Amino acid sequence: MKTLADFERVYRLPLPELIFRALDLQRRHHDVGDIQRCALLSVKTGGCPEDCGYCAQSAHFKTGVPATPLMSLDEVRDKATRAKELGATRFCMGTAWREPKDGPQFDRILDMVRVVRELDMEACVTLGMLTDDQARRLAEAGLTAYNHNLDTSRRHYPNIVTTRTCDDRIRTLHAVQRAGISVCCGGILGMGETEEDRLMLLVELAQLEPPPESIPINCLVPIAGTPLENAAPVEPFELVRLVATTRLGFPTARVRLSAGRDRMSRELQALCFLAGANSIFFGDKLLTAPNPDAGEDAALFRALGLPEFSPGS
Ligand code: SAM
Ligand code: DTB
Ligand code: SF4
Repeated sequence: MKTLADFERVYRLPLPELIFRALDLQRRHHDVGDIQRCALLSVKTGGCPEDCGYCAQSAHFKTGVPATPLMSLDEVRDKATRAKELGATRFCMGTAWREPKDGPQFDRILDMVRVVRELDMEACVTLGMLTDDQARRLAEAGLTAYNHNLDTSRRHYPNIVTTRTCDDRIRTLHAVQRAGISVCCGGILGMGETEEDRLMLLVELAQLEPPPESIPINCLVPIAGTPLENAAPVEPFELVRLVATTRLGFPTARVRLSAGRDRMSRELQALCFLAGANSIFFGDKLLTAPNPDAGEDAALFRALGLPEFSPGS
């Protein structure tokens, strides 16, 4: 599936047929019980120069999220160790940067990646735009994947962010790929876009060579003080359709049911798993916003008969 017409055709199938096809394809490429748990940590929060209209951490909006300095390596080690104990297999670290500056801060990020790898977890970071040299150094440190979302369609992008363009984002994705790092790239639903915009985002992702290894599908967490604070919640069946269409377009990818799960019923989350989602963000906090806690997710996995994990053991 490459073109908008390809994605539209699938997206508009009767829902049971769409879900059946997505799950059938998923079973050919994945163990359907294998839902990856990724923990998130904001290692440098707030004060970001970019004006992303959804973000709690942009310095352009009064959101009440204070800017903090870059976390220490010891703190990251503690949090990653705890996340592993709780059952996470991937640890993702984010910074409220437009781009990393070379020097001691970037060197510390490289050390953070090494610490996570030493704990035998997959390591992912999201640091904003990268140069080829920075991508190469992250690869050398053992980085598994780089998260850099395209967020929405090319045409809707300027309504959401004005301090960079969709092509700036794609340039970084290419630098990441040249360095041999897997790409984690997806978007956010519920920012005033149409269903067609969502499919156009998938078309953009399908043009990446190779396609993303993981695709986070976030539902907007509305943040007071941002231009999107009053955005309407995503229609649940539209989310399920998009998850299934993403699965069908990207058979081998991890499709990650990302931000916004704390406002989803257990049944909706289960439907997303049936439609091809095979990863979640895990732990009681995303970067700044709440997420279901590890105990709730353990209970959900148990209720669904998915391989159990015991948070806290
Ligand atoms: N500053 C870096 C960047 O923008 O690439 C990394 C951190 S940024 C917070 C990572 C991603 O989180 C964004 O690309 C966006 O997709 C997602 N995100 C941020 N705020 C969100 C919100 N309120 N709701 C849903 N997703 C959000
Ligand atoms: C992604 O796609 N979603 C995560 C991760 N990549 C970095 C971030 C979600 C952030 C939700 C809002 C917040 O916590 O501030
Ligand atoms: Fe900054 Fe990233 Fe938030 Fe945009 S999404 S304001 S770049 S932290």
